Amino acid sequence: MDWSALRTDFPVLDQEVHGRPLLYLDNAATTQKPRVVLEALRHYYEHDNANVHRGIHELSNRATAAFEAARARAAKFINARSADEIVFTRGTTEGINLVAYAWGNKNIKRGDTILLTEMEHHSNIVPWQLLAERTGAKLQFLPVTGDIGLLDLARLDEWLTKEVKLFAFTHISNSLGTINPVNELCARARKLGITTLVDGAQSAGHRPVDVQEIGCDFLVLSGHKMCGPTGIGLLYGRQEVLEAMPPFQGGGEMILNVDFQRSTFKHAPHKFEAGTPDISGAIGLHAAMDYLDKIGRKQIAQHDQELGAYAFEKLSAFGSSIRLFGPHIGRAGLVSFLLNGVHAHDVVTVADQRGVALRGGHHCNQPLMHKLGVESTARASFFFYNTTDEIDQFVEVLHEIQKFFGV
Ligand code: C6P
Repeated sequence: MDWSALRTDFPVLDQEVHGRPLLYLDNAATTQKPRVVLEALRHYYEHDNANVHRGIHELSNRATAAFEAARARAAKFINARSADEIVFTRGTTEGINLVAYAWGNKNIKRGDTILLTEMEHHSNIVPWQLLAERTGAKLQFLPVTGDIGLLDLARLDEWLTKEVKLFAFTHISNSLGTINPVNELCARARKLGITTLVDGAQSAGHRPVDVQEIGCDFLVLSGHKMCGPTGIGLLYGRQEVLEAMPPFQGGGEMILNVDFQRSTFKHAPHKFEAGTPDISGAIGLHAAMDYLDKIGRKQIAQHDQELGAYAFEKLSAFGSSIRLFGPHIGRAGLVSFLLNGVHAHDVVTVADQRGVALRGGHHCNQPLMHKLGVESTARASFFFYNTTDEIDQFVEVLHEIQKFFGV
């Protein structure tokens, strides 16, 4: 695969920033969009724009058909059994909030435990904290083992107690680059009748994600982290589980009948989609899924891991002047680090002056950062359009930064 040839599909990559060619290494925050996605959005607005499921005119029929085709495509993308298992959301965060309200309010009671892990993004912590406050449930966290950043699976049985009603965990850590064994985690929870939610924000665009193979009850993802537009995401829910859940938000489109005092609701997934949805977002996401599958997600996963391993090796050569976070082997395509004597924000600011886009901060992982004893890290995160040459340039910039700060 000629990965660098694919770069021409991404107009935004072809530019200079502060007089240097852009080196975009902030893909865990959001990925860039290929021309086919931009064209799909443009085509929709230029030819078919109308509201969905409402009109009986030609444009509305076309918009509805395209919106529902995107749902069917999404089902295929993650190997759901049916398009009815796919709810369109604004992204991972909204998907988790939807489950915490609609499923959580009904199924979680005082004395129950919600089990998370220490490496969760705030999106997979705060909605559960709010649910725990509403219900009197308890939150517990499966530990992460030091800087190596693996889940302490040897102790999982101790944590999967009979009080645990939900186990929610990330597929790939956005700070550590850990790839969690989601199939095993779901299987062990399922044996005990525990409902599972997988946060697929960092995995869905980077590797094959098959909800039947994973065996989860829920999986959430964000379109913008997999070549799609911002503002669109997916919630997968097993059909029986979705069907048994009450609605999340109320409004137009999710109802069967409304009286002044009460209403009846459509079946899933429509009962979870109140109001006008992000129609163009779904259409853009459809194009993104086609694009990723044309390249091949197995190949993307392999390249991603090669880039992660290459960067980790190059950064390891900094020896005692760097602290690296996350697994030494089998990591995803991202690396978090701290250069001794330089604040993460300073690394990112000076890198930006040299055209390199990194992220610095707590990465919405504050509890994990506290556990690691740091406030923030700098992070380089890759996608398939990145190359080892770019990683070499990034490493060169880190040497310049060390010189700049005299460390
Ligand atoms: N992580 C990052 O730079 P939204 O914002 O809803 O699209 O995704 C939230 C989210 C949930 N889970 C994980 C594992 C994530 O990485 C993210 C987003 C970005 O790491 C922005 S903080």
